[in-house]
Amino acid sequence: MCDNIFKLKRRSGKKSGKAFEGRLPVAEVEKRYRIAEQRYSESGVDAESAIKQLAAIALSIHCWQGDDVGGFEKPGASLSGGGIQVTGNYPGKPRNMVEFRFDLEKVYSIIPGKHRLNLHAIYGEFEGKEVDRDGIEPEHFKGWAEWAKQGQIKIDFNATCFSHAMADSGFTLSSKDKGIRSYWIEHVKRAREISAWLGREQRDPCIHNLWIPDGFKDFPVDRYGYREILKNSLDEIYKIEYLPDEMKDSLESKLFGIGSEAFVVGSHEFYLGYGLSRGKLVCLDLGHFHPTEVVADKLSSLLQFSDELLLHVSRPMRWDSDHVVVLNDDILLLGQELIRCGRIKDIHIGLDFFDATINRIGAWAIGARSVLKALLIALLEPHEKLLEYEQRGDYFARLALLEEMKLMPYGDVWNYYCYQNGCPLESEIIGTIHDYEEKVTAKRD
Ligand code: RNT
Ligand code: ZN
Repeated sequence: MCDNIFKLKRRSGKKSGKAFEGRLPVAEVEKRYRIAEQRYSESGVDAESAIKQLAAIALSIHCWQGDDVGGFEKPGASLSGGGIQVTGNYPGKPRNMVEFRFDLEKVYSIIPGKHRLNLHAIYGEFEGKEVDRDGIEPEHFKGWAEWAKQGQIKIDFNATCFSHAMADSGFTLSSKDKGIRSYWIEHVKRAREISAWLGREQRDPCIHNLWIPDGFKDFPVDRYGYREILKNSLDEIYKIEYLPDEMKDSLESKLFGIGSEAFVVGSHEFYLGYGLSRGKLVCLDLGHFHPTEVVADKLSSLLQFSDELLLHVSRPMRWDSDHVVVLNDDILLLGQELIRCGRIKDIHIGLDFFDATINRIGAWAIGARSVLKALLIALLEPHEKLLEYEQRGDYFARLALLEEMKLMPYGDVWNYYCYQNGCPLESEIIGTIHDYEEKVTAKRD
């Protein structure tokens, strides 16, 4: 296995032996970029600076697209329970940690830039031992810490409060059963301890995100009671304080899930209140709001009152379906708001999608690259000029310039950025994924 992900990235970029269909000669990539750069400069945009800014943005790549949210507690697992669902059974799913990391390294080699890894507690290395969730320890994540150090990757972490018999009642931290509640409180405490340990190891704060599935299929009569229990469980968990340079906590709300249509204990209002009153980060998942609600619009509100926030970039289709992120209007708007608000350093960008009906590595790469493309397009916006029109009250000119920018050659800037990073160009993605499938994943049973 490769010892440094960025070496792998450079190798794959310079891979001269295999020219995938659609590969452009380097001179052509550069030529097209120079023309694009010139066109942007005519609109007052510095493409070189946009590229530099993009390179400084780290996504937190979610590990769970790699194996259908299965983890390594038991062989062949995949997500169950909690109102989230993985559909599909595409061949080539990694069978063990070695294969899983191999796929992950491939994914990093396709995504330009330096990115983080978002781990779930079920991805520990338990070495065949039955380690229950209330028994996880930093030692189970030593392998990850070493892997990350070699690849110069920082890790984020999540407690896993689903896919477990103790979550079968549909309740975890807000359960009225003290035994169930204490079990999950212990799990989350341990997940935070592991996060703090990772943060110290990597000398960079590890974001620990908490999402729980708790809720009812049909109308409850004691909404208040469940929310009060959740508040108390959280207060108990967060009694243990860690330094902000070790770890930071975030809490993820949801509107509804399959099996929790009528009531979700951890709603947006609940965690907004909890986060703001307790100094915790709020996590906004793009699939966790009403279908017509614009999540991008929430950033500038939340950031007035919170120093930082976490995003789970996803693509809901009719429900919280966690489709692979593509460059659609929602993502373009999110990219624009991330850049326009001027607080990108305070926003942690996590990914959250999983699709097992298509090539998993392809899904991973497309989703991550789509988020980066949206950010690049936003960085290539003539911000000052647009602001000037807006402040002058010339809303027609604002509209016209935004329309004009939609026809700009951002694809040539993106391809140049990919080339600079030793990553496949847009037209090489299919060949890259097919090649890996043929050589690696198709050989798995
Ligand atoms: C579920 C939440 C949660 C999970 C991951 C696996 O609806 O979005 O973030 O997707 O923790
Ligand atoms: Zn999420």
